[in-house]
Amino acid sequence: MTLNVSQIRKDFPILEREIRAGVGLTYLDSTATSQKPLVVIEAMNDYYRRSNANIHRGVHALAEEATTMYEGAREKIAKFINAASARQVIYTRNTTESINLVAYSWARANLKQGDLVILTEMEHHSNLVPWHMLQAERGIEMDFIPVTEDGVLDLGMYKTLLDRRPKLVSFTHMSNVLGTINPAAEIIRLAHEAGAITLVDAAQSVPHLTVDVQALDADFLAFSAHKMCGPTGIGALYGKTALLESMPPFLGGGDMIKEVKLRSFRPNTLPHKFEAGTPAIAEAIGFGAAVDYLSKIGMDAIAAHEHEITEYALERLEEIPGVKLFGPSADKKGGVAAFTLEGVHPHDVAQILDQDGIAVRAGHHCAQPLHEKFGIPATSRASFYLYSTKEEVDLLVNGIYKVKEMFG
Ligand code: 7TS
Repeated sequence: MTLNVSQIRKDFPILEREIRAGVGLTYLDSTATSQKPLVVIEAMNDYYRRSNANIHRGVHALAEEATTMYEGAREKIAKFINAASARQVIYTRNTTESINLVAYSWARANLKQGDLVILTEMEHHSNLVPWHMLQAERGIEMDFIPVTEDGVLDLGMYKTLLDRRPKLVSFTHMSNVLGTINPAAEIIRLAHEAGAITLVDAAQSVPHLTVDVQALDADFLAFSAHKMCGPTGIGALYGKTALLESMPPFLGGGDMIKEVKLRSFRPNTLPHKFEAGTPAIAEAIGFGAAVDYLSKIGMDAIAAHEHEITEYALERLEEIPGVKLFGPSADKKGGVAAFTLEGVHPHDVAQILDQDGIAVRAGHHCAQPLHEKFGIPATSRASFYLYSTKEEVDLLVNGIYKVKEMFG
């Protein structure tokens, strides 16, 4: 089960670079985006060198080859999340677009004024703003599962909210700030009992945990390739077949149609109905290579490694006087450590760490309401992945002591 991390690190060319003369890279920002292994970079390069053609449109050999690679990647992604069929995996640009697809297509066809959407207080802006926009347009109602002081969802309050018969429960599987892993199967089961459908923001879970859409019984599930060793510019929306089939198209144009007349069109079958225009072909192929890479190492082994690093990081960070950590204990969370340092702005912390090549993020991490809940404008955040080491945690801790020295 233990990962050979020094071997894994060799798969990632960027981890060898110097950030400035004599200063190596300590990359602790994988929650924002992960680094990319050479196999992913090469898969995309190979496609452009050898197989570049537009998909679904040509009978020539290259077009067929590109189509096979593009659709082959979809099969891999479907298998990775245990979707029953690859037709249930829609390529999008990212998690944000996947959620917007549901908001524009399913929600605009199914929600009317006064209908309730339940979210949580720990959502990323990408699972808040699309619903704000629908609220302004349609007058839907929104309510929120509260986050406790410990950084977990208040499920008792959730059950009370369900008495109001929501139409949709949309929630993050894992918080990008607190690291909290939410009990998705239970949240979904309770939503279904109340007659609601569910959307899982899996941007932070699919890269780090074994996610099985059928075991979860998720109706929709959204994730991004770039957080799971894949390229930017591509993500996926999983959906139950009956729901996807009943939904109107999202964007209109080429590829998403079966037939077009001057005054009408017939939409294509799944998954193409939701993929208008020339898609991100190289990126889809890179996404497939990323899934191969993670599968080969094993998601359970990756999760176990991250758990070990997180436990160590929380322990070491807690020792530092003036550091306040946010989120639950290591057993309830993924590889994220968001913290404040007394008397120092989180941006200053990040900037000083950067002088030693330590990359952490500072700010509200696109979860402003969550920070407001905790009464702070920002945190510094270190996050871990399969290539993270305890030595990197030590560098972070030493760096924070240096910050403390500089600020007296
Ligand atoms: N949902 C969660 C839980 C996220 O962490 C993010 C990105 C998104 C949705 C949006 O993903 P995107 O690929 O569409 O941008 N989170 C972060 C972050 O924590 N720092 O930078 C991006």
